[in-house]
Amino acid sequence: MPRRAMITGITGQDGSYLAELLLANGYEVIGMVRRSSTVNFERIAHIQDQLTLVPGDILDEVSMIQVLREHRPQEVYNLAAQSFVQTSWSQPVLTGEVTAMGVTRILDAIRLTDPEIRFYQASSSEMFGKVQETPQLESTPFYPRSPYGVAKVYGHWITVNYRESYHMHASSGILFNHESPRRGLEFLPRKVSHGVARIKLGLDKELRLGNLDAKRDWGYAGDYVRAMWAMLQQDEPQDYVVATGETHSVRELCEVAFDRAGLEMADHVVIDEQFLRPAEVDLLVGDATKAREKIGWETEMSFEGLVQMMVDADIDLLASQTR
Ligand code: NAP
Ligand code: F7E
Repeated sequence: MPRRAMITGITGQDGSYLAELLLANGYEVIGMVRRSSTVNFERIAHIQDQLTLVPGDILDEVSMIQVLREHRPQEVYNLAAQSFVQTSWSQPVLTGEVTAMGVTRILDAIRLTDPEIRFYQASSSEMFGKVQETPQLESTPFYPRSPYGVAKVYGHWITVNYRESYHMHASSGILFNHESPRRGLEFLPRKVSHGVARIKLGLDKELRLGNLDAKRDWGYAGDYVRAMWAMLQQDEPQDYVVATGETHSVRELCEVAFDRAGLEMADHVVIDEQFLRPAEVDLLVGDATKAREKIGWETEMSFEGLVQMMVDADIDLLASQTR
């Protein structure tokens, strides 16, 4: 019998890569999708015929109990979230409902239907926020700097709590920023790769950005979903930091991107205050020693390779759309 996994957030960046990985590993993949007035399956269109997509919402526990009862997965990956940090200040309550309380709802749905299900929670380096030590690892205290970060801290601890209270196989992956050509257009690396491609093709002249000095540990989403899967294959549930161990500023990322397209960053980047945040996370860099040693996880993509791949992909995409 093939193993069965359920993914919440399958229509997102990570959901699409994780679904590909699970299919390649011989899984039957159930994707929970929320109702919307227009279909948004772009990221999974190429594998849609191999997936079972079922309606459900992380805001609605009954819908998840129904899905779990009907499809009986052995593994659940909770990727659903309001995941854009800037939006979490304008929609803090929604962010809390989805990104924090949503985790309790799915954990509880699992507890009620089949507590043997193995559970993955998509925790985030945003929980470290105003960092208390560098680099950040599993034991680093949290100090979130946005409603999103606060919600993720709740999601993280409720996962730990269900593991300890009900002996559930619940693990939390503390993932640092990871990107790809499938990243949403509002996140910095994709905004830059897409903006550079538009300038290259003569569709735009400038790219408006906020804080160029913030530093992040950026990796490739395709590498990071391997860590999610590996965590659920361990005998013991645990929490793991997943990161490259390198940090780069927004400015450096822009330089690599503009350079790839043969453009000068200084000719096009304009600072726009609307993209500054009420509280910033200045520096993130992770130490993934535990993930390397315990689950054998390695990153395969370099920072430059990632940014260049994203720029190339956006130039190809826009060129095909304007042809
Ligand atoms: P993403 O592209 O924003 O995808 C989020 C997913 O959540 C989408 O499929 C979205 O569905 C779904 N969703 C939102 N609200 C929902 C609801 N009420 N019910 C059910 N589904 C809902 O995010 P991502 O980059 O793939 O990240 C995946 C997870 O990892 C998120 O939890 C994120 O917070 C976390 N994370 C991401 C990173 C990163 O660098 N990418 C780092 C650390 C942690 P729609 O398509 O319908 O909107
Ligand atoms: O910002 C700065 C911004 O929006 C990165 C999410 O996946 O990773 C992501 O959160 C940095 C910040 O990602 C612009 O101030 C400058 O310092 O790409 P971002 P994020 O906020 O780090 C974590 C790990 C998650 O868990 C989240 O879900 O870039 N920045 N100028 C800008 N950022 C944006 N978006 N737009 C700008 O114009």
